[in-house]
Amino acid sequence: MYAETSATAQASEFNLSELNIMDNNSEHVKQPLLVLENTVYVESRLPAVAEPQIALAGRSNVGKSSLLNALAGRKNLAKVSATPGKTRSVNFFRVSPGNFYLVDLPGYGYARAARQERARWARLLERYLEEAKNLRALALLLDCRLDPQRNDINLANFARASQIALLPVLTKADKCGRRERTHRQTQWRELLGQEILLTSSARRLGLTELWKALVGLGGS
Ligand SMILES: Nc1nc2c(ncn2[C@@H]2O[C@H](COP(=O)(O)OP(=O)(O)OP(=O)(O)O)[C@@H](O)[C@H]2O)c(=O)[nH]1
Ligand SMILES: [Mg+2]
Repeated sequence: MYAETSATAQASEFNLSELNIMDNNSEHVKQPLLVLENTVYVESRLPAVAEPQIALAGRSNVGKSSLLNALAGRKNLAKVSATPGKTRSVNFFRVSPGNFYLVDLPGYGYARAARQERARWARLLERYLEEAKNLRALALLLDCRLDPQRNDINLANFARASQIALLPVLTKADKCGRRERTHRQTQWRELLGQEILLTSSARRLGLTELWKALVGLGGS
């Protein structure tokens, strides 16, 4: 009974638009609001969105949906699962202020999904990437525990060839020691020729820097 009362009190005090996030730099940044506006399962239903968009792409299980939740300061805004292949749709989250969209995409490279399912996700992902008007940037999420993978590099090359800004983001930094983090950042920096952000959704690391980069790329 006591627990229930205090949870209710906490919920009523919880006002997202007034939340400040504080990360490892101890720097306060006004928490933008994220609202899920559209979920699309088949490529023929992809909307023509006029506003700028930034897509979160990466291997299945790399932590795309978790990072979205961490950015929003919410636990269950985007669906997360320990089993790869959780996000099967393209999900449009409106960011305000800023008036742009963050788009959560299905992951790739999940070998154990049925071939037909994988083909369907790949079609959806490809069609989205090819046709999204106003795709300002591709946030390419990379697991800090893994060596560079062929399909990540392919996607980076696709973004470059399509003149879409690339925002490489290492995830799950809490799972890596300091040496591994530095090694991985150097490895990717040399491959892509640009700086790599380091984040952890679990520990809320690097979120201020990431928000700044996202707002810089997507905001008007
Ligand atoms: N330790 C740790 N675990 C994380 C972090 N981010 C995500 N995870 C875990 O990794 C698993 C996959 O996370 P998701 O966010 O669902 O990954 P996803 O990239 O959206 O996966 P798909 O939707 O399958 O493409 C979950 O068990 C998360 O709890 C992190 O920063 N640290
Ligand atoms: Mg997901």
